[in-house]
Amino acid sequence: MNSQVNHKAAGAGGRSNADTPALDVERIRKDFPVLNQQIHGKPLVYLDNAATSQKPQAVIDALTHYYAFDNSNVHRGVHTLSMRATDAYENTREKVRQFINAQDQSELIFVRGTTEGINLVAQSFGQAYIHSGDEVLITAMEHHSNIVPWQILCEDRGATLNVAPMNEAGEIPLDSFEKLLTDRTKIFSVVHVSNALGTVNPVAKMIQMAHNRGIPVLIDGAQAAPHIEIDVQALDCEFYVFSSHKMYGPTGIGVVYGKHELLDAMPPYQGGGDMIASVTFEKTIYNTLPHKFEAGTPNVAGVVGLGAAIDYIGSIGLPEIGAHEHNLIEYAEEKLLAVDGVQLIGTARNKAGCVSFVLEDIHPHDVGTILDQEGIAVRTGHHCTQPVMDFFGIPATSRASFGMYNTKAEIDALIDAIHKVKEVFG
Ligand code: C6P
Repeated sequence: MNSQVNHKAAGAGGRSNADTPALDVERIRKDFPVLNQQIHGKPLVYLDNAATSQKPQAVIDALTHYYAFDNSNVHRGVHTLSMRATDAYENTREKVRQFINAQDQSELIFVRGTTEGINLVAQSFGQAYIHSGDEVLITAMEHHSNIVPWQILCEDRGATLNVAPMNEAGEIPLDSFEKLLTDRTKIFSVVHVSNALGTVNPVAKMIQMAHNRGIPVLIDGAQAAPHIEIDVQALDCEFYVFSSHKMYGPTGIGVVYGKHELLDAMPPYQGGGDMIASVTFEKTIYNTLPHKFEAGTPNVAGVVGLGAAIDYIGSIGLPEIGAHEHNLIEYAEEKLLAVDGVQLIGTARNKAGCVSFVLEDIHPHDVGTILDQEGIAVRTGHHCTQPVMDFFGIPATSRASFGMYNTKAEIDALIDAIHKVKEVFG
């Protein structure tokens, strides 16, 4: 395992900006075994990191080690394996606490991912605080995971779902957003970084504006956690939700951060083992936080893998990763715009993670299929953001999304392949 290796290449290869040393990307790439393969006879160029990122050997090793030596259930046994598994599980909670600077481990709930996390908050917070006539506010650029759970809740409670509008750049104008913060708004839920457009929303400002009206805020951090340092205390958000598999960790695991006071007042999301202090047929007393929200045997291996992913990211540094990816986005946008017929979808001033584009009237699925023949993996489709596609009047986009191991040479390969698409369909 080489998760403690320092991959920063200060002084070797220049600086990506004034403060941040460039990454030693060639060395980082060696940590990701999946990258070292050919697809249709061409070197794999993996540009689908927003869907899921690849896993470093350190994460793969942590999963293997857990199953080979420590596998057991957590919080249930006094035997050595159970205690080892429990330690590994709870140690990761501390790593997550540090990763997002939460005040206390009790504020961190392990869930399956962002989707389950938002459903947990919608159902549990909704049951306690949202009633007939109330309003829930989201924005026009949300992922379906941050739309449908609120629709289900609003339908159930007789509440109204309001949507803060977006402009042509893919930004949420704050004045129109502010007008939708009313006395009836019981929660505002917003994506930190858009998976379809790459927009980085000014969430600190939005949280402040919502708080001025006493409105709690949930941040969907699925596309922020791999790219941007998160400090939930500085943001002061009520909830922050993210997935492990987009930040170099395993699938099937994610985190809900919630302020202790709120989580404590909210009812459980699911009932079952581990979330109780005592059970009789007459009455159940619930467990303390965070266990009240973790019913049943959790994904222990996933949690262990997430811990290894956090260590790995820490060994490289999120500011350095973010700066490297920022350079890639700028380079990709410049090169894409130089191709006749390419239109960028999402031109916000502050972007992270991805670039979305359409190419003349060639359907993105055709673009994706030809790119695959060239060994290039991008996502094509509506990216689970159909309202965003409707807003731009298109069925789909092609999206290149970046991780710490991507290079400018890979973007050059993407551009060459786009020219091939144009030849085929031109
Ligand atoms: N977006 C993409 O290709 P899960 O699937 O639960 O880990 O994450 C859901 C989710 C929620 N919010 C945002 C902003 C997201 O981007 C995603 C997942 C993937 O863009 C799969 S649709």
